[in-house]
Amino acid sequence: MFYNHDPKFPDNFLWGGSSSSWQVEGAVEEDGKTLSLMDLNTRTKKPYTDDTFASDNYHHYKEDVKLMADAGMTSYRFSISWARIYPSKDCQVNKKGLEFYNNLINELIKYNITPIVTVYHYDMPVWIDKEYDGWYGRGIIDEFDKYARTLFKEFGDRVKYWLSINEQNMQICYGDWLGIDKHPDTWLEDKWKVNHIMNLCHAKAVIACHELVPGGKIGPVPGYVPIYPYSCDPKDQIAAMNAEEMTEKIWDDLYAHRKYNGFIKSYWRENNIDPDIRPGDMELIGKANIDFFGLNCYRSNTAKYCSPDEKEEPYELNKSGKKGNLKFPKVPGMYQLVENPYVDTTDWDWEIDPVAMRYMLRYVWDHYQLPMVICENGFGEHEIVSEDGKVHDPERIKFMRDQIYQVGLAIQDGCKVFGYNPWSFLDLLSTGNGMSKRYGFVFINTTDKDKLDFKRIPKDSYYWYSDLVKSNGENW
Ligand code: BGP
Repeated sequence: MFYNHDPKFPDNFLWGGSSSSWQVEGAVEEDGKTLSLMDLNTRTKKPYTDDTFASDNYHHYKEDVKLMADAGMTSYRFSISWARIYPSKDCQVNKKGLEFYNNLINELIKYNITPIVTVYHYDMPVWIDKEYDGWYGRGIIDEFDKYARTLFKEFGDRVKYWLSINEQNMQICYGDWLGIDKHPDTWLEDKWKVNHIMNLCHAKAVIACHELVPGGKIGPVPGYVPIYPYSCDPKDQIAAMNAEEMTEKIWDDLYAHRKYNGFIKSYWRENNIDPDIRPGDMELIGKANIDFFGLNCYRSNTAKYCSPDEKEEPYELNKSGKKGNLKFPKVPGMYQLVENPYVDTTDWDWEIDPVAMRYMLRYVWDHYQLPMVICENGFGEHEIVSEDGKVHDPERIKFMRDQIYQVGLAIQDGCKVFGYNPWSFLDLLSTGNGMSKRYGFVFINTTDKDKLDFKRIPKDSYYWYSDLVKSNGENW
């Protein structure tokens, strides 16, 4: 990449790292915590069964926060495990669960690291799933409200930045992958009902945060995959816009404008879909005024016209980590995704496209004029410790440098961005590849096959990032 500008970052820019509870903590059945669907899911997706450890951050949190502080980090984005706070149907709060997060938050504050906390990051408690049929039953709305209120009351004196639901759009678009399409045969219709219930939970969290956290700010965290038209054929441009609507924009419009947009209402009408919007629902959503957008971005996609006569084809993600195993979807009459000849890809066929970062920030700023914080962005890789005892990850450094440069350009373009929290600070469980797909600045010594000593080994990228952070983005 050719760097012809010198990007400047605002004072107090939050330089951090990111994680989620089930991917980093381990201790899945310790101190009162019960299982979440993701705990079960990682067990079935991973090649060995004893994966209750993840990065064992539950037992190493002090050491991990110290590493963050030594790197000069000023923020840390993590999520809270619902099943650790409310482990069962009797709904007594788990004091040990509160204690763990209180300790973690206090440790962060001790080093002036700003906590940014996600209320829900994919990890549906098994007991909620049994009781309410996961996100399908409206009973979850009051449970979610109760859980979110507990977090705001308990931690809101110290945590001022909150995120409601991680990547709601991805959970709906990849319902099978992320385990929320409990009834796959009817998912195409059900997903809009499920999505509506998630919108109501998001709204409950936003309203409760403003009520209970003095000076608290809260936003959603969509997963963003900017979509380019394959060519300047006008039909490809509309295909790209259709793909953007169906995977991102309808969610962002709802969060920012607090109503469903015309595109999705027309889609429901044309396809005879009833999202089960009940009296009072839109009033609730109407009150959920967000303060900012949290944004996750790893890659871009490219869309092309797809005739209504084509046969529908599903997205098949690359789950093997060997290039060439992804199949793009076809949505007849709407769009099809295709390979972009201008960008390289990772071993999982994810596009390596730093410009997507600038595109996303420009797009969201132009549409919504709300402050933005990057909550995920990173490079997944097969990695091992070298003979010199170090972990050399030049590809990650290159990836991050290019991405951060584009964040700087977007800021120069006038976008209001207040932080960068890449995925991830520590190596942690990938959604489908366990520890085989590593993202961290810090290596965790364990594998999918063997439980090792969980030693923390800062990678080359850790030292590079630390230098960048300490210079507020000057030494990039
Ligand atoms: C995001 C999720 C994260 C994380 C990341 C990387 O969409 O919010 O939880 O897993 O993607 O994905 P993967 O682990 O599949 O490589």
